[in-house]
Amino acid sequence: MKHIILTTCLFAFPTLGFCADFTLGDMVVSNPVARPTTAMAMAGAGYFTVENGGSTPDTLLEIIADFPRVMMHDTSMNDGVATMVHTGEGVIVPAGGIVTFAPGGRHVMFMGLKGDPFEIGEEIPAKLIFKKSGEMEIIFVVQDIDK
Ligand SMILES: [Cu+2]
Repeated sequence: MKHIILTTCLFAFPTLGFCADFTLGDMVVSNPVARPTTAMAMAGAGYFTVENGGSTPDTLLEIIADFPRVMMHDTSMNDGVATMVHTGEGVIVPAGGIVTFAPGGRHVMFMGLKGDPFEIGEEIPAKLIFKKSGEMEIIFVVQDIDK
């Protein structure tokens, strides 16, 4: 499975040659990135991939970072309009499965930036809380991910 993650990273970030992995037990988080924000933005978005190499499912319950509020959102389309929905009970990572947080889909919202925008190169420490595996410390790197 490892080479699939690497291939995904290289595909998504061909010019950077950079792909951070974080591991906790059976869980592997790849490529946590956040999108730069405008100066007045109140919220920023983050993305990553999590793979469960184990034989039992786990649930990503919440994400903690140094902001007034951090939420996991899904994007759903209603009559051609994208709306964000809070993933209430957490996100299940199936045994042997991969869950992707990516632009246009599931994402992390860092809320309450209050005039301190995300700038390219900035690092945002965060903790992923898994039901079974526990706490995993990761770092989101702010990158111009639209390229
Ligand atoms: Cu959102």
